[in-house]
Amino acid sequence: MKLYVTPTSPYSRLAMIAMHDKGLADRIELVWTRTRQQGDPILKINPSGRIPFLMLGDGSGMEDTDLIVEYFDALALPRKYGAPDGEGYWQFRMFEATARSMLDGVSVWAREIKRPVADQSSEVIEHERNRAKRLADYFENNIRDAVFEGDWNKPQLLLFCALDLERRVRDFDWRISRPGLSDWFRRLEKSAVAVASLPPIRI
Ligand SMILES: N[C@@H](CCC(=O)N[C@@H](CS)C(=O)NCC(=O)O)C(=O)O
Repeated sequence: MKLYVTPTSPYSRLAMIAMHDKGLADRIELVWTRTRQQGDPILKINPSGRIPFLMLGDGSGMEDTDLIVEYFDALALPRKYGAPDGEGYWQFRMFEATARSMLDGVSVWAREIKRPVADQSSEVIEHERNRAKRLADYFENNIRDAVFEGDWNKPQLLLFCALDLERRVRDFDWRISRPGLSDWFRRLEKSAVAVASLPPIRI
């Protein structure tokens, strides 16, 4: 199997964390690529041009981080990324959805500031900055929930990769006045799985 990733993509980082977390690193070859360029190599493999993309041994493959994470989960049993049954189900899914919303929003922000300065939209940047600020406050207030304790799960993967975008978006200074979130991030950041998933090229 081959996992197509870029060093800057938070979705790639998420797939790589899951790959290491599930002990699959020796079964998957990482292919570092670049998207949105002329003759984009990923287009030969994935018509949408998006990464991460997981190419299976039979030549077929899948995009979408959520699907790839679920596939990894099924490959190395027991599964661990599903929502818990019973009482905690909806709370878990709500955190998962909100963390994905944050990741998607900060990704838009990161993409916008990568464009030439003259082409950047201050409206888009401001909109995403405000969304990110509100969501960081929301998670600061909820980070002591049991969902964010213990081992990696989907809400944690998503939230970690959203916050990790601070490496690309310098103005995304979510640590200020958010001690709970800062401690939580620091704990995961130091974990063997997070360290192993850091892209080789510093952003
Ligand atoms: N919802 C997708 C988002 C993936 C995504 O947006 N990837 C970006 C890189 S961060 C990409 O491939 N961009 C290339 C393009 O838009 O052509 C997922 O969860 O995998």
